[in-house]
Amino acid sequence: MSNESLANLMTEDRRFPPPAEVTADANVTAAAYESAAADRLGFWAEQARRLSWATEPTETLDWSNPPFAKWFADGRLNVAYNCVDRHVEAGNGDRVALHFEGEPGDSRAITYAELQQEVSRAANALLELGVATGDRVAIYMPMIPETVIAMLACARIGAPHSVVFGAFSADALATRIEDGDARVVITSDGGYRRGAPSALKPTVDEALTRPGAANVRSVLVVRRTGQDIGWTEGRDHWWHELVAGQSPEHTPEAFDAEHPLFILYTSGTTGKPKGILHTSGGYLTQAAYTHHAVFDLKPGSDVYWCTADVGWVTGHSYIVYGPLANGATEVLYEGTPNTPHNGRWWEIVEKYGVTLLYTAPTAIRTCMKWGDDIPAGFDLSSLRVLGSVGEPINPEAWVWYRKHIGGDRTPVVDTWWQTETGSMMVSPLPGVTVAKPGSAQVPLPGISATVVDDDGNPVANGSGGYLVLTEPWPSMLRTIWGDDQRFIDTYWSRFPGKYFAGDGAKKDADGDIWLLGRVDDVMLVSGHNISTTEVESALVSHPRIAEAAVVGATDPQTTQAICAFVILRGGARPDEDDAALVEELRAHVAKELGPIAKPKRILPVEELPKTRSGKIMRRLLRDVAENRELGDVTTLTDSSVMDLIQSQLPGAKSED
Ligand code: 6R9
Repeated sequence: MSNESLANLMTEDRRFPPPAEVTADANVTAAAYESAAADRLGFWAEQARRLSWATEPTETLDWSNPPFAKWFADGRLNVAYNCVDRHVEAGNGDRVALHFEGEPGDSRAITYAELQQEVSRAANALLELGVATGDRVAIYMPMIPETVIAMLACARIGAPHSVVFGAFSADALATRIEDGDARVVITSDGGYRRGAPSALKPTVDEALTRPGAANVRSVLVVRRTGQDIGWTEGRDHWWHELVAGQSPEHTPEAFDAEHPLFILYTSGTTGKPKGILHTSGGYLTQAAYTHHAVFDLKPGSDVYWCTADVGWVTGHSYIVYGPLANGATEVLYEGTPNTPHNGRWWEIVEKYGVTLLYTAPTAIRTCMKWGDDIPAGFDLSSLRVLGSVGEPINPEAWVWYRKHIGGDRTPVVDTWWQTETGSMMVSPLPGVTVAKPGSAQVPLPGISATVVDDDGNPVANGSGGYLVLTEPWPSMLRTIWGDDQRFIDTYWSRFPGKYFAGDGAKKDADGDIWLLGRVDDVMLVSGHNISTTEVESALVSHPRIAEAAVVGATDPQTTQAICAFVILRGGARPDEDDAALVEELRAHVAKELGPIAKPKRILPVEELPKTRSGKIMRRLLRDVAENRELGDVTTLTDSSVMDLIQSQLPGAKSED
């Protein structure tokens, strides 16, 4: 479908040549693709040399028992040593690792030398609490330095962490504590969000009343907001007492490359959350390599900022492990982009001279909605590379990002990857790949990705199908925690021998990859497969639309009918009977994609239900469109959004 609209997006004037000022090193050149293609395992063995190994690996990949991979299996290393100590030993102890910016405006710079001391203290505190190698530690925290310190402290003593996003409910937290059988929880009294303290500890207290969480024996509590909290003597410990009193020295022990590093539960847009298991050597190798290559990182001079929350995988790989393994200087921001004003992000870019920015399309579209004059009021000239992650970026948002944030100087890298892949997989390289707005384009060096049809055969250029990964990669998930069979069934059974990503994708005439969203979200309309992403992208290309979410609602005539929820630019809401705008939008989609893709219903709303990683919960919108009772809303950023939508839509039931 819509090859015409695809072709429109790819005319020459929409392409941007690589800017001259990006100087690429040997790993960020066209030659890297060739050397990796000629000797994939040799390429990864070379990337593993970015790390400091206590025992150098001699074996790169053991794929004798697929889909259970072992990478660098005879190597031994300490992940925290790689992210912290070695930079101090190399003479960079005075370099800032974290520029923390609190939402209320407090700030704190932490050098690598200070980070080494803090991580060592926290590791000693966990040991005092009886945490042993292999024990799981749950982390339920706001975006503050202690969160990063806690994760690294766990890594340092070989205790896999399970970070649970700090807005999840007590039930969601309890389920994850139980599934991972965590023994210790690290939390804080609260954090600042939207201009006010928001409590966390009461949720932990409630979660720990659930029978499944009975094995938790200690709770370590950071004081961030100073709000009143409940206290269980003997179980609860203040961070500023227990951690601060420890020795700032701790000798890191080397663990096997395949030692578990963390469990992270998938964002939960579909079904029961899965505990994705990542291990040490391969994960850190690919996180470090991709962070270096895709951002063309210069560790001594760049200031990098990833706006993700540590509660999802982007925060793990591109706030904690990748950047710190590379010795980067980065910004860590606690709050929301509009507290206390809509220019807060750009104020931070200006304040720290951010050079590399990594964010999500949903955030970019929100900033577009607030108006071009907001970023124009700040000096953003330090920016050098812009990244995007989390969902397909519609070309309009891509072009806006490059123009209004990057000032038309900066390459935009659209990075496709998943919690399961651990690190970036498909992305342009800045200064190397000629950009196409809206396309993630090409597998990174060392990665084998393609698009296949229903039978698993690669599709020809110009056709669509399913995105698969055809060779193992170092940061791949090793299994689903406690459920090897589900790991096999979910990812390796649909196309035997290949990893099925669950995303639909298309190859254009040049063979570049365009992501089309989760295949569960593809709609079947009168025998045609139509991707929700494409209809959404067409809707937001209309000047009055800021955001759109599209679902297929069951329909007696056409199998599914396209139902669109839209947010108008400038926050305006038309009258309920603003039929003219709805008709104009339907015609617009028909023109962009063809009449078959014309939404049957278009419903203006004020908000859309999203997870904090910016993904729209289409499942819930389908419930609304089909007038069903709502499914699980616990992973939503703000579950009141659904009440708002339902109250706005008394006639949400499809009446045609
Ligand atoms: C990193 C992350 C993974 C799913 C993935 C896909 C979507 C992420 C994307 C993208 C198109 C991109 N996705 N990046 N789709 N272009 N650049 O988001 O991990 O939370 O596990 O989600 O996100 O659908 O399958 P995770």
